[in-house]
Amino acid sequence: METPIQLNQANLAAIGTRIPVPKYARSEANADIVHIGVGGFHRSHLAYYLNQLKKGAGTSAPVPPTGICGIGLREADTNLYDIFKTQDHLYTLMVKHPSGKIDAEVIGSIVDFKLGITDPEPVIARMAHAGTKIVSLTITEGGYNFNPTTGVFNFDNPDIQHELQNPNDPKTVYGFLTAALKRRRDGSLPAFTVLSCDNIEHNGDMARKMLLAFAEVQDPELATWIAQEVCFPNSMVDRITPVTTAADIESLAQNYGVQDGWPVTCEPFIQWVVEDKFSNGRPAFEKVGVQFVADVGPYEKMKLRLLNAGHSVLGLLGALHGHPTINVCMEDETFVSYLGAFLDQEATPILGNIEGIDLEDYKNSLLERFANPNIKDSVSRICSESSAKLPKFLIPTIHENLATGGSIKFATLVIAAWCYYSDKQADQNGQPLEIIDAMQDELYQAAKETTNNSLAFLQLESLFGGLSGNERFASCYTAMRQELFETNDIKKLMQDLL
Ligand code: CS2
Repeated sequence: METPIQLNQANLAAIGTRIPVPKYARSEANADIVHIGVGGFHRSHLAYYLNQLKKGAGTSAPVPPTGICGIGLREADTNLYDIFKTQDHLYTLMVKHPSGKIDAEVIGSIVDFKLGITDPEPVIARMAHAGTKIVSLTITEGGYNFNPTTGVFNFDNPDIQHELQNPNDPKTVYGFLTAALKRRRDGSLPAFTVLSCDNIEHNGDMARKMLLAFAEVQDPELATWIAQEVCFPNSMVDRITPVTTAADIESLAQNYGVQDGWPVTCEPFIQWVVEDKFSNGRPAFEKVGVQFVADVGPYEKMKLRLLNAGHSVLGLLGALHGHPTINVCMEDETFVSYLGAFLDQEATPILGNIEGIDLEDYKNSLLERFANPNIKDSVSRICSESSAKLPKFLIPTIHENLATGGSIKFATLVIAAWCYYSDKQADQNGQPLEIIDAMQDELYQAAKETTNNSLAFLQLESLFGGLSGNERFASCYTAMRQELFETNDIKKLMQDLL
């Protein structure tokens, strides 16, 4: 392969001789979607769909101008900002097939990127701009700022307090949304749609509830306007997108001749099911495979309780055992059987029938997707922010099975494993584990305390609700926790349950 070419707009024609590149016009002026939280997932999902649409896939008619302005609200986004600046917001998507084949393509749908950290004004202005139709979000499960047990907005967050006092100096998504929506209302512009793309059941309803809770305290009149004018479609999003590694960057340069500071890798599978309620229009995403439905609820529940929970089952148990990635877990028969037992005996019974979906097919496809040997999705990504994920992916399944008398043992062991993981911060062979969790200290303290009080971990009420008071759950969990801490052998406990 010749010398790698630096990715940027001027080099697109040259790069186009190596991998597909966008041939459509790219202009900041056309950014009608403002997206907060430009992680790997946004770039493998919404930005990919928009790129497909702009390429004219699925349509013979000319595609109206459309584009994304990315927004970073966290210090960590500075890195992407710098890279995007040198690359004219272009990046490469590397789709990794189970066969080993990689389809690499340059994506051009992101046309601008702004940081709201030190100077919020350009971000508010962009959101308030007449051309903006949608503000979409991937701010992670934790970013919605509510107590997972009570579902109540967390006003104790210092950033929220700051922006309530200083509406012109927003910090979180809530402060930015209200500042921009206020300007639109005052300028007689139509509201934009707030489109949540996070893994939360009823993600649009949650975004609405939280934004209104915030706005009611900040500016009750504005809250009334938002309640009337802003649409918050629920949506189910899906595409496994591992963390980009140095090896990915290297392989893109070596094998495809493209120098890209931050390519994104993902699986071939992609799905987006959205409710068709938009305040101010939307791109014709249905032309590129997005499903628009009246009620996305059953799809969301299916995905969160099977795929995301399945990931957490493999991730936490795998981390303890010392498996580095999800596909390595899937090479281990015990893990495959255990995952199957959890999905069939605990997650499926509470889903009921989902019209138009064959759950057996769905589960089989999950097993194949998890086993994709090229994805190498690290268990550390899956276990990161478990305190925001498990209350949405796994704990509701336990609650529902307790209510119906269903099986709970497979999910309960995952909670016991989480306690071990939080306490030891190492696998069962003593190898340190990288813990990334906003509640890391609380989890550590509570897990440590279980030597004196076996229920201490469960007493983190905001995560577990009343689980510690449920006799059936508490006794199952206590026995598992004790055996796990005594034997240091997660696989033995898994095998005993099968
Ligand atoms: C994963 C998700 O973060 C997690 O724990 O389960 O990121 C998952 O890979 C995506 O939701 C797939 O669509």
